[in-house]
Amino acid sequence: MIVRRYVVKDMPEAVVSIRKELGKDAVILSTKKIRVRKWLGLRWQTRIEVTAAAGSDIPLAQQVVIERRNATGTDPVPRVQNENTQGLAPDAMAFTASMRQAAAAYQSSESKREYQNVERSMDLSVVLQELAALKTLLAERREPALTASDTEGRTLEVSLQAYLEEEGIQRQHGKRWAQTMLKAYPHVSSLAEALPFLARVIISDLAELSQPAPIRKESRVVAFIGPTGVGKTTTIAKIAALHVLAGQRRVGLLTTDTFRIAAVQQLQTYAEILNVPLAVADGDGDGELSAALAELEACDLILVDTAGRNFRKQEVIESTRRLLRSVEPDEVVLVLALTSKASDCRRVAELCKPLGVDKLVFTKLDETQSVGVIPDLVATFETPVACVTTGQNVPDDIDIISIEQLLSRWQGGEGDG
Ligand SMILES: Nc1nc2c(ncn2[C@@H]2O[C@H](COP(=O)(O)OP(=O)(O)OP(=O)(O)O)[C@@H](O)[C@H]2O)c(=O)[nH]1
Ligand SMILES: [Mg+2]
Repeated sequence: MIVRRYVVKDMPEAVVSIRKELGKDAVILSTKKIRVRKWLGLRWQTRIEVTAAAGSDIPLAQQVVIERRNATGTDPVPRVQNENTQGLAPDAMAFTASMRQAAAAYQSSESKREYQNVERSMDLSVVLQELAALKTLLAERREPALTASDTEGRTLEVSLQAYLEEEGIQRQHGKRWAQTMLKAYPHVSSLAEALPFLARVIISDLAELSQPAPIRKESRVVAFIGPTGVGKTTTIAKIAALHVLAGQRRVGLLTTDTFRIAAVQQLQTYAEILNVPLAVADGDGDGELSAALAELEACDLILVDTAGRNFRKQEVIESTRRLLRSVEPDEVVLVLALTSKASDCRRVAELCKPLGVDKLVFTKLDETQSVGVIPDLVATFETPVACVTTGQNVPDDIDIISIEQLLSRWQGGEGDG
């Protein structure tokens, strides 16, 4: 086993050196912040000390592996061992060689919009064909597969709708999707059996919108808005990290959250570790915003963080509108937490829609079983999902995932009964 120590400015620098010298299978054993003397010992500078190892004899215990689907659904992603990390922001400790894998997946998905593997898309096209054939057959028979007097069918329809409502899907969609499913698959006789078919119907109904829609290549300024504490700043850090690792865009961060003490500090910690510039501006100050954007002139992707607000207040909508007008984002992303009530998410989305929301991000998938609000909002607002987040670790806990993959949680009828 070869063990090497690296003293670097930031983790991307370490990852590049480790990969070059120790190869792609190297494992990061520890990271810690240290202070080193510069300029003939007169000045101190903060650096990160990274210890990495390579070789087939690395003890398994040091190769902590988490069983987690990465964006491509392939191998588990290795995670850094969190020892000796005093002084480093906890979220930053997860910044490991595994980021390269996530970044590569993100990058390729961004350019090609191929988030599902070929097998999956083949699956989907077979399903769509099947659905179309069934629709034609039903139309030819000119009689509904399920009549109002079919008591058993009606019971299933009612329990399907109840399930969907429980999942966070509003009645208008639940009824339509349940009825379509029952007509297309009349042989289905139980809720558990129905759920995979229901998922197919929803995916077919959402069509293109069921595909993930990460930040477009052409977008330079992307603003993230959303209620308080949903995970805007953390999600920005994750997305920034993926782009830094992909190494194709010069990322800059801009925070307009001057409301909360420590909000700037939070983003600054990530900016330092990622070695990307951070500009700060008062969200209400037109001049300040232009100056901050000018500071990031050299960047070709600027992620704009905003303060969490209560969008039920009209003045909040107005001030957000002013902020967005000054920033002129290419994309506006509304961040919502899956742990919030579905009706509250819907209300926020409704209030923010006039602000020109282009994409949705759903956070805290790790804290809930219910994902129904996702297709519900996508269908209601005809807005796709950029990504979902699955935990507090930056950058690991983010998935660029299709609604088909999300609804696969329904397979086997979780929550049945
Ligand atoms: N479990 C879980 N926690 C998350 C996730 N994303 C963010 N968090 C946590 O949610 C809390 C709030 O995250 P922030 O990123 O500060 O949220 P914010 O929306 O920027 O908050 P404000 O700026 O105060 O409105 C932090 O403790 C995060 O670690 C996630 O996907 N899952
Ligand atoms: Mg924040």
